[in-house]
Formats: sequence, C-alpha cells, structure tokens
Amino acid sequence: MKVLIFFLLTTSCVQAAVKPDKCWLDQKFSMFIHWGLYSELGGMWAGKPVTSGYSEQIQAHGGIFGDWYAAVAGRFLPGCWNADTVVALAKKAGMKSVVFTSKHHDGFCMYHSKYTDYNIVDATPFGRDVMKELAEACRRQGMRFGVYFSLIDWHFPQAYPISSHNADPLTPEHYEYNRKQVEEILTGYGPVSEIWFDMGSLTLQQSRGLYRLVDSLQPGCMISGRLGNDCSDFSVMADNEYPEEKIGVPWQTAASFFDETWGYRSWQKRGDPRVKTAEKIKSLVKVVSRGGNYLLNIGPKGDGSIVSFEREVLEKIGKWLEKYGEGIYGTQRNPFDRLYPGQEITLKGDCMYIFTDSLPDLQSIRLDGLRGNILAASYVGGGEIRFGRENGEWHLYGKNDRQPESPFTVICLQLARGWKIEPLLSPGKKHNLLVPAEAVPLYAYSSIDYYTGFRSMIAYTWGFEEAAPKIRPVVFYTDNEKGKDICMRVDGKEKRIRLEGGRKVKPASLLAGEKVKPGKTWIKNSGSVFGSRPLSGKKVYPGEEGSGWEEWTGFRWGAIQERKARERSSVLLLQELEAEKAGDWMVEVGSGNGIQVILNGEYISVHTSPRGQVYNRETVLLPLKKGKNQLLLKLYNRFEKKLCFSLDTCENAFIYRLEAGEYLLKPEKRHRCEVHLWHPEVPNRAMRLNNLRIKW
Ligand code: JFZ
Repeated sequence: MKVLIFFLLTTSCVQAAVKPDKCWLDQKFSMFIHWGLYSELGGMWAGKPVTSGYSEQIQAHGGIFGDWYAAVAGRFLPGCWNADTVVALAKKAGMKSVVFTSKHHDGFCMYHSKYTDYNIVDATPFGRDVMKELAEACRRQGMRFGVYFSLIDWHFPQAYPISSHNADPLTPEHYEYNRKQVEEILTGYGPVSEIWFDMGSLTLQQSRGLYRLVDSLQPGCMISGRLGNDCSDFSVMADNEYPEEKIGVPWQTAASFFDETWGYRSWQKRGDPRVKTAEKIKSLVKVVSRGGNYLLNIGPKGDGSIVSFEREVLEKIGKWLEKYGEGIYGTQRNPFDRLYPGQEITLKGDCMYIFTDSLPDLQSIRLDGLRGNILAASYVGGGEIRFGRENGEWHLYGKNDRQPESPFTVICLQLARGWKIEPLLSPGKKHNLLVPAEAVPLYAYSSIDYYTGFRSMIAYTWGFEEAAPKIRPVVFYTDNEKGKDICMRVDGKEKRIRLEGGRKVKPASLLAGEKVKPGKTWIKNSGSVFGSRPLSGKKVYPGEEGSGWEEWTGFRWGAIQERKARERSSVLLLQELEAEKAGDWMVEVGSGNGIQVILNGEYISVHTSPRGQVYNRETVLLPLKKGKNQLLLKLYNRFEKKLCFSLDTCENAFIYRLEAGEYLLKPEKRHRCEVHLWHPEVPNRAMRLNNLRIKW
C-alpha cells in the first residue's frame, strides 16, 4: 500500500519530497567519486608505496604529519579535471547519479567552504570549486547529484585525533562545524539526491539533529545509514555485499574497483578490464535483483583525469546495459521467497527477467512456486525459448545451438495477468503452529554506528497449508512483547492486534525446568563488528584444541557476570542444554550493549540495547529440540570498561494467550501469514517479536 502511495505522489524526479524517494529507488546504478588531496599522493609517500589501509586514508596509514599532508594542497593543480567529462562517462556507463566526496576523513574540502580555508578554492593553486562544477555539469546533463560527507575530521582542531577505527565521537564544536558545512552544501549546490554520511560515533541527539537539518533544507535528500542511531533513509551494505536475505528497506551497496582502495593508487595492479567488467556487471545484477542500488566508485588521479582502466570498464558496462538495461531500470526485486544459485531475477510489471549463468548449457531452469501462465519467453537480444510445465512447475528449456552469454544470458518472461508466487512452506512447520524460527524473515539494517550494526528482522512470513475456509488464530506472547501493536496479515487481509490483555497460560509446549538439563558452559572472547555472525556452520565444537573456547566451570545461573572488556569487543557464551522432549523453554538473558541469541545455529533474537543501557534483561523462548541443544550468546560491549551479562532460568514462566479473531482463507491449498509491527517509528529497528507463537 505504501509503495502504491509513493507511486502516485511522486511523478517527477526534480522535486520529490516523499521518502523513500521513488527516483532514488529507481536509480539502480550510480557513480561514487573519491577524489581529494590524497589522489595527488596516489598511494605513495616519500617515494614509497603505502601498502596498508585505503589510499584515501594515506595520511593515517602512512603516518604523515598533519602539516606535511596539508602542504600537498600547495601543489594540487588538477589541470585535467573536467566535470562534464566525468558526468558524461557516468551517463555513458548507464548511471543515474554521481556521489562526490565533499569532505573525506582528512578534512580537506573539495568545495568552497566558508568555515575553513582548508578547501580546494582557498588552499590550492587551482582555486576552483570542483564540486560546484560537478553539480552544474550534472544538472546540464540530466544526472542527479549527491555528496559524501565524512563525519570524522582529522584536520579540525577541536575534533578527536586520528584513530585506527574512524569511529570516534564528535565533540560539540566538531558537531557544530559539521552542521554548518552540511548546511552550506545543501543550500549552495542545488538539489542533492543523497547525502552519504560516513563513520564517527554520534550520540542519538547528534544523529537526530543532522537528520532533521538535512530534512528541513532538502526534504527529498536521501540520508545514508552511516549517520548512525537508525536515523537514515537507506542502509549501506558492506563493500561488495549482496544480501541473500530479503531486505525490506531502501538500501545500497557501495563498491570500489579493487577491495584495497577507493582513492587513486598509482601502483594498483588492475588486470584485464573484461574480467573486471564481468565482475561488476554481476554485482550490479545481484544488487538490483535483491532490491538495492549499486554505487560504483572511481578514484580520479591528482591531475583530475580518470584512470583509463576505470573508464574502459565503465564504458563496457554501459554497452552491456544498452542491450540488457530493460531488465535493470524500472524493475523491482526478485519476487520469489528463495534465491536460486546462478539465477538473478528482476520484475517489471508482468515481465520477469532472468539473468542466468547456466542456460543454454544446463538445458533447463525450474521456476518453483510460479503460479499462473507464461504468455511468451524470449532471450533479450533475440530468439525464443521453449517453456512448459512439469509436475505443476514451470520450466524453461535452453537450446544447444546457442552460446551462453557472459556474464549472463538474459531471458524475459511475459506473464499472464494475475500470476503469483506461492509462499514457501516452512521446513519444520508443525500443523496449525507458526513460530518465528521457521519463518522467512524480512530484514533491515539497524546501526548505531559502523561497529554496532546488525541485520535486523522487521517482519516474518510463513507459508502454511490449511483446508478449512477460515481460521481463528490465537497469539501467544511474553512480557517482552506486551504492549506492542502488531499487524497480522493472512492471505492479504490484515488486522491490527495489540498485544495486551491476554490470558496467562502455561501451554503444553512450554518445557518445565526439570525437562531441561544444562550441560557444560563455555566462554570465548571475540572482537569484530557486532552484527557479524559468530559462527558459520551450525554446530560449535568448543572442546577442540585451538578453538579458543574455555570451559567455564564456575558459571552460575542467575548471577550477573562482570568481565573486563575492550572497546568494541564481545564475549561468546555457549551453553549446552539437553531436553527430554521438544518444546519452548524460557530463559532470562541479561546483556550489554547488544546481544545475539543463537540456538542450534539459527538466529532467535538479535538486537542492540534499546536506549544505550549497559545491562538489559529480557525473556527469551528457546524452541528446544529433543536431545542435545547448543545455546550461543554473543554479548557486545561498545565503549564501557566492563561487560555485564547473565543467564537465568524462569521457573515460574507463563505466557499470554490472545484471540486474534477470524480470518477468511482464500480457496487455495497454500496460504501466507505475515507479521510485523504496526507502523514502526523507525524502519530499521528490530521488531523483537521472537517469542511470538501463532496457533489455531
Ligand atoms: C569508509 C571510509 O572509511 C573509506 O575511506 C571509504 O570512504 C568508504 C566508502 O567508506 O570505509 C568503509 C566503511 C565500511 C565498509 C567499507 C568501507 N564496510 O562496511 O564494508
């Protein structure tokens, strides 16, 4: 419904004040430009390559004194710079906007700032406002213009000094300075399509303040997730990240040509442009088919010219898009619940585009769950492709007389009106019972700062089979969910349900203490970003030598544990549990600034502390299986000196039972149920409904 409203309200890309901005969502492919004083150094200092860190951060990684680095401005004379050429290249590559580094971590402004003379107009012999030139070139050529703005600043005297992690807080003076600069950028350079804030650790007030400032000056300007504290309009995925999960908020993957750097590096080994072209086309298709925008970076040289390798690759991508762009622009993400390896899918109305790396080699593609009719199927670029149904599922059949295309063979299916995708049946689904652990989750990205972000769950979807024409579900919840308003939609019919006033019950599925025997407890220190998953496989083998796990014989249930902790670090706690039978077991978990609860390798709950507290308690229902279970807690500390946590049993556990009324089912075998918060205040924040159970 929301999407529909956006469609109706925003008709032109000139002035769109509704967020998410439809024009931004439709961009699909944009150019990122990292260009600054560092480009003049090109990854070299004192005649030697600086091999650690990104080249745009050479000041930090090369250990360069501030005054020595600033002196580079004295010889910054980019005679080859031509904004129109850059914009024309972006256009030729099929990009729809350009995002330019107004100020990077070094604090040097690539525009004429009146709040510092450390800028390209006042500090260099060049003396031209290149950002103004770029903004104007964009306007001339019908491209959208956006800016990157570093929240940290290594030059501003009242800011925190250079650190290894770039996630420092902002002093009040520095925050004020940033505000003034953001204001001059948003008032002096025409419409800005997005502002790409980066790094730093802001307080909630600071993030909110900057968000509101941007919103008041340019309501249509999309704000990046790196502003922190979930004050954003779109989420930024890691370099070259293509989420396998469904993402329910606007998002973008920013990517560099080479993992090692964003800024120009003279000694970069670049390889074959055809290989790079195929790699970047694959990335673009993956991002777009998952619903995101792809922001591909170039790093011009200090003289302002574009690296010929980058130009060549962009032109090749543009050529490819001329032919296959119909499957990219104006499309929506893959409508299937599941991704198929080697196949990326986009959708435009009743046209489905399939980007495959196998056909015609493999002969056939199966489209599991596609219901309705296919009117026509053809290769984009010419040629029919045969299709037919086998055992109720659609198949496409390749031909041996055709060469697969690189990097994808692209197929267009014309579907008959009214087609749909059948919901996936949850794998472990028990009859008449829907549990979060068996749902297909919809995700967002919640982040307080770069190191304190995680894939947040914002909705659950289940497929279920039911022969009856209607159901009367009851919803079970615990004290954690009490008071929340949820939206429960069954076969498209939604109801608002307030989780309150339910009757206290002890369902048969709730395991009592004596049915569960705790085994050994293990502990391990861990670093890394909070949201990264602590294990790859399903099972941990803590006893193994060199695994870093220590058995914790002194562990006491219910006691608050205090451990000294480094900044931005975490503790992993592994508890073995043996259950007499399968069922829900309730525990109370106390955690620090963030917690991941993982049972037998599957996420149960993951969130950061709601209001920045250092110790939070919550009850968690663990859907134990019969026999041995592994409960893993990842407990995270941001900036405290110690980490407090606990794990307790809930002997007097009960849950609440609430009638959800009647739902009429469509006359079909398989049905869909969706649950999410009713109008969440903040789209990225985890809904935290993991204790919910729905039964009828
Ligand atoms: C940041 C900057 O520090 C860097 O210099 C560059 O500007 C880049 C675009 O943004 O670095 C990051 C931060 C996070 C990720 C990648 C690069 N990430 O999440 O993968």
